[in-house]
Amino acid sequence: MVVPSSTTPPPASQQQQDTAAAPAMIPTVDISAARTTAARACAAALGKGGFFRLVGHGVVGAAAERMDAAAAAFFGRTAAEKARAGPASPLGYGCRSIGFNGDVGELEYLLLHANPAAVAHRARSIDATHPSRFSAVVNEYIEAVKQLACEILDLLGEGLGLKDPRYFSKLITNADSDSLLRINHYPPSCTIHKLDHDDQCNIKGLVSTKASNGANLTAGGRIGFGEHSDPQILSLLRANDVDGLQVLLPDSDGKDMWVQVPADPSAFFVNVGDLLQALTNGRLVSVRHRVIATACRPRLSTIYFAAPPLHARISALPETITASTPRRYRSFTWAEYKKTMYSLRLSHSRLDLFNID
Ligand code: GA4
Repeated sequence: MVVPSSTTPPPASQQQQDTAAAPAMIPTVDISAARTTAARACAAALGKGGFFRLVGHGVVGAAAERMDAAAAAFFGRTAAEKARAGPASPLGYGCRSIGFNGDVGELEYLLLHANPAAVAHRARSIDATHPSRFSAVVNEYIEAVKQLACEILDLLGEGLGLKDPRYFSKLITNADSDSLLRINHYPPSCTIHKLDHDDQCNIKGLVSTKASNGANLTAGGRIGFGEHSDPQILSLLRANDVDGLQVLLPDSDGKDMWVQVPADPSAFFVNVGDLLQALTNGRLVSVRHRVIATACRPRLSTIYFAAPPLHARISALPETITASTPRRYRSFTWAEYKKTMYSLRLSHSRLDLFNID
């Protein structure tokens, strides 16, 4: 197992990082391979950079297509119709605004609690005409992707040699799991952006003009979703064939590089969240990532954030604590962590606040 660097890098804005178009740095795990091979590959890939491309999953074909069609139909509605499902606080329909502390991105999104009853309740404001059809499609997708997340977590538990290899997956199959589903819609970046308050999320109505605000630009494009790590246990992302995702990975010299992730609609992209970093005492690292919009077509992505129940206590598993790697984080509940994360900006390295010094 490769043990990654123990420090979380400060935001890219404070560093001089290069952006590499180096797909070779992104590991691929074939989940249809022999169990021990897949288990070792999961643990190695997540231990190295906290991120991998998952192929051979074969579980969500039709469910994924129905999910994408429902998402595209929603985002294709008028701004006024979509606004009925918002504003995101934090759940619901959001447009540009992310969280509660002033973060913005060039996107609109739906953020849903991944619980069947919560989805059914929310569906009434998302699709007033056919709410039960919308919730059936979303719940079917959530169920499929949750099973996939459990499979990956079980393989990871085996690959890490845990006494209870199902420890991680039990946290998310718990009936009170606080997992989320996020559906992001990034407008094409070459037909942007008259972002006044009336038409800012009427994607069809976007007009060509020069970018209005330099602060939201990077050398390569506009910031769709700014640099951050995911707070939960594990995230599973699937997107259409439009590029945009970048992950911060160490190169062969250990220097952090922004790596462009080539789009692959047939794959899932899997990343470690802050809680998995804490549970493994920093052996797995919650990867920092962002979305930079450069394409002339809209990007649609769906992300499942596998989380434990709010009352779950997060402490490093005994197997991950050794004489040379003593306990790194104090124990906390997911509820406590959530409260902290919502009080901070998107790019904050929030897990550092739980370090034992
Ligand atoms: C990042 C990962 C998920 O998209 C998310 C985001 C959440 C939100 O959009 O409400 C947060 C962000 C995310 C972490 C810091 C806080 C909370 C926005 C924000 C500024 C849904 C999540 O769970 O954490």
